[in-house]
Amino acid sequence: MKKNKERLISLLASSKNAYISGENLSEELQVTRTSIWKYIKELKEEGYEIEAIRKKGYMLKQIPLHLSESVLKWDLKTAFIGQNIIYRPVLSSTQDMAHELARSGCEAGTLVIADKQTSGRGRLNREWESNHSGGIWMSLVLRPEIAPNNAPQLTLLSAVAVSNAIEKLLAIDVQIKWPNDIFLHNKKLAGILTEMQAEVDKINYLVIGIGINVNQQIEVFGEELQSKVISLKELLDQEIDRKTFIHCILEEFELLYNDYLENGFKPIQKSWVDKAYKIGEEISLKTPKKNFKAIFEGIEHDGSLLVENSNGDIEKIYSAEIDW
Ligand code: BT5
Repeated sequence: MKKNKERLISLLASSKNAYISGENLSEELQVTRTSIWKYIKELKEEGYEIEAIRKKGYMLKQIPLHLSESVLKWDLKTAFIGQNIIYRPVLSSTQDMAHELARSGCEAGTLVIADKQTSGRGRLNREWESNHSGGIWMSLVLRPEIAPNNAPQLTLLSAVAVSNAIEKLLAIDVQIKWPNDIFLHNKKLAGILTEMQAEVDKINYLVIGIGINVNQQIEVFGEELQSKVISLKELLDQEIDRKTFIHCILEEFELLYNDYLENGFKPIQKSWVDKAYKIGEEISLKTPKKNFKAIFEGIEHDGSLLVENSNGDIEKIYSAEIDW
């Protein structure tokens, strides 16, 4: 059962820009008016700005900057992406909890968010440094009816959604480095990790993990990373409201995802290529078969990389170590 205070916030949030009387609140929550008064006092101490007017009741004016489920749900304009939100101050990895929820049948669009991760991970079990607050660490559960080999398209879609949100909200142009990094001024701002549970021809569920450096100082990162990463705060010299940013990402994601399910990958492919890091430039590739230099030409329908080798032939690359 949801805690009374959480329910109180939901009630106040749902009567946006209108007063709701203490009597109504106590009836809805089945508690005394004195308890309501006590909860309101506690919420104010937690940073909620609530106006109280005699004979009218209470109105929620402003929510605090720190994250919580109620803060995250407040004013989210999506139909299903993020409508079921689980927030925890600390998790081993939001991926782990999202997998657990997905296995037990949670609805598509379920989002897990944490302030810190003690074992955040990237691809191939690489470490994702996120045992500090200020970033956005979140995982989204999806159940698309697409072929499993099209799943990489959703990593690319996610990168486009995050880039669009950054551009819309902060008017900053970012670039996407194949396949899953978001780059700003040649440094890594965000990464995306897609994990899937599938049979040969059917995806049971996908978990898309998104990690973005937002309000951290660069000093929180390990020494080795400090010259390779960037946060939005470092660039803009101001704190970003993570809740607004997360909403913007979720809303962008839902738009693109619905478009993808209806019209396929083409529109996403185009947006991705428009933002691609080093497109048209020479890159060095190391594949199990050979090391070579080639011109980065674009991406294929299945998300693979297209390069033009020194003979002028176009090659499709599914995985490679790339020196950008
Ligand atoms: C990624 O992997 O870029 C995917 C990162 C996904 C993180 C999210 S956070 C929410 C969810 N929960 C998780 O546990 N994971 C997801 P990859 O392309 O393998 O890049 C990993 C590399 O990025 C590391 O080896 C470092 O070089 C670098 N790195 C680690 N932490 C970073 C950070 N906070 N910011 C930028 N780069 C980082």
